[in-house]
Amino acid sequence: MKKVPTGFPETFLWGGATAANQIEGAYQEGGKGLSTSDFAAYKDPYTSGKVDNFTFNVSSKELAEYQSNEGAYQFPKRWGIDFYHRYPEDIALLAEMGFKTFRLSISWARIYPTGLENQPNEEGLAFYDKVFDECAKYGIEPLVTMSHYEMPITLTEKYNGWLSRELVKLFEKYARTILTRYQDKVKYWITFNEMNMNLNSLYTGAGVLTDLLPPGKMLEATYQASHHQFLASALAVKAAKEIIPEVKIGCMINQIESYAKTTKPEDQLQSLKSNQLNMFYPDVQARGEYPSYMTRYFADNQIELAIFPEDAGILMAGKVDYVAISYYMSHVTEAREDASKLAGSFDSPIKNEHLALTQWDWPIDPIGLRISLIKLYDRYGLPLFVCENGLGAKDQLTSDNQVHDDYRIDYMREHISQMREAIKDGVELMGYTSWGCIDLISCGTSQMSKRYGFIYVDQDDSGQGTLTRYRKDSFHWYQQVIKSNGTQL
Ligand code: BGP
Repeated sequence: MKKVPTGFPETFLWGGATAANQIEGAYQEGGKGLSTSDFAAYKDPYTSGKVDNFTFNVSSKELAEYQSNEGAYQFPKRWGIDFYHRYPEDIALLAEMGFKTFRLSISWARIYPTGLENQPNEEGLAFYDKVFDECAKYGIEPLVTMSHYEMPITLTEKYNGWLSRELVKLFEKYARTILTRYQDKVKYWITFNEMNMNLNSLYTGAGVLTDLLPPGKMLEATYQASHHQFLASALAVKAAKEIIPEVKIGCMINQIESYAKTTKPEDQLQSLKSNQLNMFYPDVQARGEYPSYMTRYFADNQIELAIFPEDAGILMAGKVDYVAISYYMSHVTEAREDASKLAGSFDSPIKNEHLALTQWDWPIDPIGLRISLIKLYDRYGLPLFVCENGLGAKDQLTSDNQVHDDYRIDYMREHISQMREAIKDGVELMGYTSWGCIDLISCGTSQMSKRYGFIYVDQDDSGQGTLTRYRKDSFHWYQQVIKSNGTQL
């Protein structure tokens, strides 16, 4: 029988996570092209405070507006926390907490401004070189997401994003460029951030103008775009193994465990099916083929995908080394008439009376994290990585520049305890990078005031502030957690 650790292994990768478009700023510097996330920024009227959720979904109207008035088109300056210029200070703070790893993403549009160039943009490549060198100074291993909810906007204009198979080879070119360039600096990679969020109306990095889709074709488009991302991910995995022999490259989903509302078998079946639809994503990426349960789902929903004969081989040759998850909440589902049309555990969440909610009504469920880890490990037998988790809250900076975020400490203590239990249950867990380790722009709400960090960044929802960084109480707490390797929570 395999020996199971009694706590966090010595090699455990403690750290924090970010994404390029939520921290970098400097959207027009260093030869960067415009990306889909810049359009999200454009759409966000900071001053009115009114933002639609799922801002990353560019519409054809907005795009046309931009195309007809390109020269004069003004994007808001603020999008991020100026990491592009302040990365030495920020990484020094992460190092002070004792970070072993730092998850960040590379902006595709910094490397290939339109996605179409034959030669990469040297200035963009050099920027990440500097960031990785800064990490290396402190012995911090970068964990790099190749695609975190953004891509060059040109690929939306020209191809309607991931709906087009053309993107597969363009992404492979980008992946090979960054893998080759950073082969001596980056060992840990993730291909796509939360690919299963495509199910939540294609809003993520898919760059699809959904308003152009024929009526009733949304679900089919979602799975077609996902198919192309699967191919791109598999080709990136294959390239990574060729270029970096010791690489660890994973897939990632937003893990939302779906509990059945009652013990009624119909509810139980619905919860099983909802969970399957989320697991579809790691199923393909970890097992290298489409699971059989999707055949009926596609038939029930009149989904016909363009899958080429060579695709099976590509998927099988591109299986990941580990499965990463973001974990924020669980959901509850019940049997419904239209059950076969549902897209996964994101549909119609029902209130779970046993769980408290965050200020943004996300149910707080640390045990759900343990359940998720156990189920995922049972399913794949692969190492797991919790690469996002955390509490979005409205923090207050006191007059003496303190942030007393004991609620965040409580949240994290409980989640980390449950990870430790999962490890004792036999789960192989590689690391934990809490989300937004330094305050950043929230992706779902575009707000600065939805803060996750150990480090407070002085900027408000309208982009005003000095951008000065302050250590919160949780900074000192997490420092202790890492120092004690998770024994002192
Ligand atoms: C995940 C994304 C992150 C992030 C986080 C928190 O889905 O990968 O980019 O922002 O959720 O979400 P929000 O910013 O909406 O609170």
